[in-house]
Amino acid sequence: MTPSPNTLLINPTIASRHSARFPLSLLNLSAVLDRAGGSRIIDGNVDRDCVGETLRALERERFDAVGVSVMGGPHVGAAIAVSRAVREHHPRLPIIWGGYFPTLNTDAVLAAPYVDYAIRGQGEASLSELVASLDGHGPALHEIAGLSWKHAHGVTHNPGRPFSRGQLTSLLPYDKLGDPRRYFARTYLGSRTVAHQAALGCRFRCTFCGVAAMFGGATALPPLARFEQELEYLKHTLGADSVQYFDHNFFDREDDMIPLLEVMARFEMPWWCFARTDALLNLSERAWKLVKKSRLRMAFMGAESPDSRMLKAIRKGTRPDQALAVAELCRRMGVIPELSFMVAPPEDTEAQTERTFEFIRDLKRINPDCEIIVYIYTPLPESSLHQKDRGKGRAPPLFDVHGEPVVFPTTPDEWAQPQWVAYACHADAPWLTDTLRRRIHDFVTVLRCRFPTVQDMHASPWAKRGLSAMATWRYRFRKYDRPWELGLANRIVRLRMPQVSGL
Ligand code: B12
Repeated sequence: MTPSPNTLLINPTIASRHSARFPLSLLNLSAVLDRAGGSRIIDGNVDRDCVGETLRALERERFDAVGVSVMGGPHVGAAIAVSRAVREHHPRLPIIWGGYFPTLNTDAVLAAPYVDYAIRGQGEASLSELVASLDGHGPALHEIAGLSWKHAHGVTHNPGRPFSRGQLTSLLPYDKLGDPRRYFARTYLGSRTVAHQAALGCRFRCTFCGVAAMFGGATALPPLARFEQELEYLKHTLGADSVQYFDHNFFDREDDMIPLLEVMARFEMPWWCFARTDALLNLSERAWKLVKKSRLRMAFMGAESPDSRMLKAIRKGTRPDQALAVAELCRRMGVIPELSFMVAPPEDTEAQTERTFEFIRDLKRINPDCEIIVYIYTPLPESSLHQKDRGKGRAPPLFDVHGEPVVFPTTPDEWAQPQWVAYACHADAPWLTDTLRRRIHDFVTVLRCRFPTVQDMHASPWAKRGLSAMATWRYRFRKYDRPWELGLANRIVRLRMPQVSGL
């Protein structure tokens, strides 16, 4: 007999089959749902016919609700497709959206006819209470913290749920994914790389970051025993050889990190993580020993801008000189710094962009192995900020290239339009002129050919060397404009683009 309540959890297709990593959001939700009912996971990154697979599952088995995990960008269109199909074939089945997109754009999500409930923030407790309620034995809807819901008189946003330090004490239910080894990836870290999230949240409240909007500056480390159990399983039961840590900010306070690093040093699985320049610079010698022993290969850090005023305005809490210093430190320590930038801010757009290009050149001089990610600065709509940060009037109003105010989408279908997908992916903004858009594209082409990423596993070393040689004169003489020959060569070599296929 199907356990009750039974929930179908869906991760709509967002990545290529090769880039699929464990759908950690659904695994975490499933672990909690299965304590009082049942759940099944469909991962569109692996089951490529996500809509067909969902409809077949709904024919085969009885489900009381469908939960869809949605982040902004290309996920939204895929989430709409699967939710529409469910609504059409099973009009009475409740559809629940959760994840970053509904947390940051709750009203837009509930404006859609194919979403009934939106869960904001961490989903485990809210979702299990909601499915129990729908099944007739849980709390009343208005009692479920973190839930936004529709009713005859409109939409109600229940109060938010306080940050939870994690309810999981045991291993994630990896076997719900079929053979979890299907998620092994060949990366620069190893031939069987897996994804894991140890700590939750981030204590910083940068105004542009979805994580700050989701967690409001809270963070929690995992219980040590559970962390060890996960690594033990991933390495010794599954045979994984390296890990991408999806933690929002891996190195938080050193004292707290040391015990985790000690565990990792025993497993010696090469790893990648999100970090901050100030945190790496402040690590003690003891911590660095553990970092090296545990085999940290690459750390992604938001350098964002060479302009201290902009870093202050976005509440980044780091300085440009720290980006330069971390490039040098990482060179000495044998760790690759992957530094991301946000060019073309709404004010002083061109000048800031050119300054960033020069700063990137400085970094490359200090450490040619720095990996550079160039994003367009696309601030979150005011309504997406965490409630603590809303209405403080910090961000100036945004205008498009014609001087008209920028109006953000009000439905998921609008968010799925190409210009808003690009906005969510930090790939384009309404205030960019064609000339500047072209200039950024050309700079990135020259840079990535001159310094091909180590993350590319397809192009041969000779092809990368050839590209680099071709790009050398353009880079040296700053002749970025219209690098048609590199465009052609790129089509043959097809280098991986970490800003698209990475995280
Ligand atoms: C893995 C990942 C991806 C994977 C895809 C993951 C997938 N769904 O298959 C890939 C690499 C494809 C990806 C792509 C992008 N990503 Co991404 N990604 C992540 C990452 C590193 C981990 C997500 C994760 O698994 N977390 C662990 C789980 C446990 O947490 P969770 O997902 O938040 O889930 C919890 C809640 O959100 C909620 N929840 C989630 N789903 C559901 C569903 C239901 C029904 C319910 C009730 C609740 C619920 O409950 C869960 C448990 O508490 C996060 C950063 C992070 N550490 O979270 C960024 C992150 C989510 N990505 C982000 C972004 C912006 C993107 C992009 C759209 C843009 C970009 N440039 O990075 C790209 C798209 C690129 C492209 N051009 O295609 C942002 C989102 C912020 C925002 N403003 O919306 C994040 C936060 C990174 C960041 N700091 O900016 N990403």
